[in-house]
Amino acid sequence: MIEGRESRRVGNDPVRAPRISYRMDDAPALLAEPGTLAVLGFGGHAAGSDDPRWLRVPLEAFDAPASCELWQVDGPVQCGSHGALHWSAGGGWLFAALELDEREHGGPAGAARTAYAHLRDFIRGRDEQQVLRIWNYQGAINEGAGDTERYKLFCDGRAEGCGDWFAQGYPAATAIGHHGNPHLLQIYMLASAHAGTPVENPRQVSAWRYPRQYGRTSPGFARAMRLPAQDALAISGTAAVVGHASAHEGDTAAQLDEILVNLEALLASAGMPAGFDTHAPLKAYVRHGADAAHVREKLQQRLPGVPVLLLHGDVCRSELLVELDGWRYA
Ligand code: 3EB
Repeated sequence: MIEGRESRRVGNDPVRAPRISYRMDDAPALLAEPGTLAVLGFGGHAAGSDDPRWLRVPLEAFDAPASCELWQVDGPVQCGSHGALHWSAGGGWLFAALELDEREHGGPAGAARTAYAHLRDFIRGRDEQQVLRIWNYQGAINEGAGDTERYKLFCDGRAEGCGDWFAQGYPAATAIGHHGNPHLLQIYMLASAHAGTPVENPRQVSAWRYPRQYGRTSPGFARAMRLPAQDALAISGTAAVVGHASAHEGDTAAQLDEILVNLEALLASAGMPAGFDTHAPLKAYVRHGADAAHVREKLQQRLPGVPVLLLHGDVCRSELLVELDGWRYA
């Protein structure tokens, strides 16, 4: 048993970061490329596939036709399913995705608890034990008031399902509201056989230290994660949060400017080169469809040549209108 596990190890040196890119090719073609760990499609019109490496993200893209997102690693990839969880692994990397219907798990908190407990159990049996980056997409994320807002219930359940999983440090993450089936909770993650280095933003209070006004359970995530070989930075959902407060209420353009300042501070804090380039894919989540063209224009102007996927999504604080996440390669 122990021998079998050892033989699956990929050596002691941290492995090269997965290559993340947006591609116009269709899903079957991308799945057939060597080293494909995952292919993500966006919105209700995205093609289907039974391949465990394929995931339809329930966020509509503002561009039609939308690109797919491709994750590629070095070496052969294996994949499979484990109940509602599907996964792929190769080159020292693991992709795992889980979708639950909240109605089957007692609502938003119960679904988050079940999902995180299931993911934790699954990862426990793998060589790739270091969770570096997580995406959470929840329906109707801002519905409900005060501590019963659905995002806050999600935070409660996530913390319960994780237990002490991330006691050594939180992964980078995104939590965004989708406009698909309102009961669908989708979570996917990137894990590695090697540890990453969490990075915080000096302009922002660490999320796990947010004061009580933002909910009973502070969200557990790092602002970014340097991947094990130090060759890439996974950037968490970054909104116009300064200190712990939301800035520029009601002003999408000003929020976007603040986000760009936050991102520059984060890159500096991570020791990454300033700015973004044509190899650094980003996502912009925009709450109001009417803002999409303006956000696209402003990003083209401020980040020329940077691949940005513009998605219709709700930031987890109702006053926040836009959020960015993505990658920066060293
Ligand atoms: C913020 O800065 C914005 O709950 O996992 C960003 C990234 C946000 C991740 C999460 C929430 C999460 O607080 C919200």
